Amino acid sequence: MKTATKIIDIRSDTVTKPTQAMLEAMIKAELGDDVYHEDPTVNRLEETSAAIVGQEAGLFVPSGTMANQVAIMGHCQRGDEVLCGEGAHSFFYETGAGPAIAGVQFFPLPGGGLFKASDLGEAVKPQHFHFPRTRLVCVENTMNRAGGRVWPQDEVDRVVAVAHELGLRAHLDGARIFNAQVASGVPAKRLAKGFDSVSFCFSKGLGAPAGSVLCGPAAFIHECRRWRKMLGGGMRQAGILAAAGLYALEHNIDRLAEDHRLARLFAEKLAEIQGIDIDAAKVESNIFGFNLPDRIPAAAFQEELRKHGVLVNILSAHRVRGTTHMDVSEKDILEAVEIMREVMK
Ligand code: TLP
Repeated sequence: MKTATKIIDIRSDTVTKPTQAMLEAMIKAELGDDVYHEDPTVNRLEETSAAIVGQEAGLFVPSGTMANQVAIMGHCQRGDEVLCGEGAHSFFYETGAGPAIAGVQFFPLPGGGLFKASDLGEAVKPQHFHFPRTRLVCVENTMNRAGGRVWPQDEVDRVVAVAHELGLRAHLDGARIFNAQVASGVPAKRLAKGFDSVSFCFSKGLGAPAGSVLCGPAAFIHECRRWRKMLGGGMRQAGILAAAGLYALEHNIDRLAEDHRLARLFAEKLAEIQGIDIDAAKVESNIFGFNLPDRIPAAAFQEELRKHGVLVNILSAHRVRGTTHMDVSEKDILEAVEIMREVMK
């Protein structure tokens, strides 16, 4: 059986390595101590990021996880409740940090990650000592576990409006907000409109080695700076990383369209393979999930692919995830499809 000519890693768009040009931008970065708020490159990245999503201020953090958790800590008190979609990253993939560190409980709403504004009212708990105080709603766009789906903007607008009517704050986990922007043609600033805080990542499709940003009103971000310090996220001469973020914003947004084209192509080719269940028309950005028949556990499929040089992630017992990103080409995609075809035999 065929083995890939090089490792084709489609586990995540987090696996990319910085390009030479990005590394050069990092080397040249002007630095200072960011815990004193004195790193000029970090400051520039924070200001640029906040402007992009229409917020007053930004806070550079090491990871998307820390951005979400700092946001939750900034909005909530211990014992508060956070409403989110099923499988939301902040709830599903952050190692229980919400309850363990921020002290909140999550209440996932149905809908495969893209819930309805009309579900919020019912989910908010009555004001009585029996119940947690429902405080925050988190929207994730694009929605990772839903297969990189882009939220319908009118539903996002309704969620934000209803959240505010109910006295809740609204946080946007926009780890892949630029994928949503490129897929929908709606600018990030519009996607983020009305939210009380917005986070996005430089280390996903944008190709930076690390770093995310949390944006919001100046007073809120000032407070969040304390939470970041408490979590160990004060990184001193972090301008080295911020320079990669600035480079990514300037050079790597428009090219996401290519990742989306390849994800769709991948899905179309997979749909032709006997036993793989995927609706290519539903692949909107750079993430795709597909189902395997009962006879093939996802873990066995993953292991067999690994032996032949293709790395994928598992979503559940029979569901697998692939992603496209700047370090995989059309040739890699077509090779990976052929290996999957063989493995399915
Ligand atoms: N997602 C990772 C894994 O943790 C699942 C991936 O490979 O997709 N928000 C969203 C929507 C994310 O998808 C991720 C990362 C994060 C936040 C967290 O970012 P990091 O990994 O920087 O902490």
